Amino acid sequence: MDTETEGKAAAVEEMREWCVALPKVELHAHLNGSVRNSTLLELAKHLGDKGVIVFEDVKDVIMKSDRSLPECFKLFDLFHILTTDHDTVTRIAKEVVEDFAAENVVYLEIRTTPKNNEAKGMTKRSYMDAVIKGLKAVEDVDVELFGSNFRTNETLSSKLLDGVTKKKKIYVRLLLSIDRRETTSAALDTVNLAVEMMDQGVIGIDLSGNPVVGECICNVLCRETYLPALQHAKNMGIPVTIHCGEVANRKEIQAVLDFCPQRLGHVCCLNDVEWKKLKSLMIPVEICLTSNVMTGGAPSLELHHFADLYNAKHPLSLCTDDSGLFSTSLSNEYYLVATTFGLSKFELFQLAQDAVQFVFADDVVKKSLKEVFKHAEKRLLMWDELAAPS
Ligand code: 6MZ
Repeated sequence: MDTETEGKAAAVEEMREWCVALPKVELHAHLNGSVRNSTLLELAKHLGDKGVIVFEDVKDVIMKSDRSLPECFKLFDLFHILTTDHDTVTRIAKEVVEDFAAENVVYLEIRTTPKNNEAKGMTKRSYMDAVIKGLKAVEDVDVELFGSNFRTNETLSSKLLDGVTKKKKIYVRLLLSIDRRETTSAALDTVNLAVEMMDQGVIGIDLSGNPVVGECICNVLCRETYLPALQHAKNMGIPVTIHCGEVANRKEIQAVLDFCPQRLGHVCCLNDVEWKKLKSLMIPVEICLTSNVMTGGAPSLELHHFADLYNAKHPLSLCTDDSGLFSTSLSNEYYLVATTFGLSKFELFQLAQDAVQFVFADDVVKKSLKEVFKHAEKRLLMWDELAAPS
């Protein structure tokens, strides 16, 4: 390797390290989309040994890199076969939190679709209890699920700060997802479950699922619509986030903007009028770069709508969507923004810090998170000087 190539490789490495050290807020992460490949393979092997599936076929599907939108939803159907029982749900919830904490995510909203599965004796409630059991089982990291006693001086990257490894802390909150394939009454059940579990870390509702199936949210003529459930959440004071514009469904995008949820996911396929409306409403957007490029919602990283929203100073936050499925991490999403759009470390820090404003957790949590950023600021912004040889 010549000196120039070596220098470039070192700069890439240094930037990647910095993005990992940056405290981050994750607002759009689907539980079953964030499972490690190694865990999926282990679960598939187990079911293969029991003759439930053919392991070799499933292995190829898990390791394949084709992640078009239809492929993603085929994969989710497969993942749901692999993760059906309570113990597995507990295991993946635990591992997902550990993986985000390892990336210095200090606040994580995990969303998941509560599932009924009679064969496994699973109800939506018992599914969620299994998720919470997993969060409580995390040992290497302090998980703050209900309280606000987050002590900032003992958190993230303390190893990088003074060479001593201390236990990290992470706030975890839960959003219950309504799958577009569900009926109105099933969607209402999910909102009622959220109401019931508000004191257990559940703080919001998400509407997601394959954007090319299910009823259009705006189809008022049809009884199978999600508006009653979303409206119920709104009436109960539960914040809502909706997947919007993953495909160009004009009527639906219009209806979602009219509903005016607290946050929106993706917003890929908006036309000029819809962009204008989104910007005037100032609804914070959960930006999922890798996911959008892989699923075709954005033509490329360079042409991703992040740049337009960022330049317009629109509220936004970088997210992973499905870190397992898309082989990404939140640190990597920040790295991609730095390398694709040329944001400086200062701008990346601001971007990460600004996301605190859009969390669904209460003001006490927000205040603690602001402290976390304040504590990390000097070290991260003086990184180059600190790293320079004396
Ligand atoms: C829409 C998505 C999604 O809920 O079983 N999901 N919905 N668009 C996406 N972009 C790629 N990625 C994930 O996690 C998996 C479920 O999350 C939703 C789908 O409904 C998927 O079945 P849970 O934990």
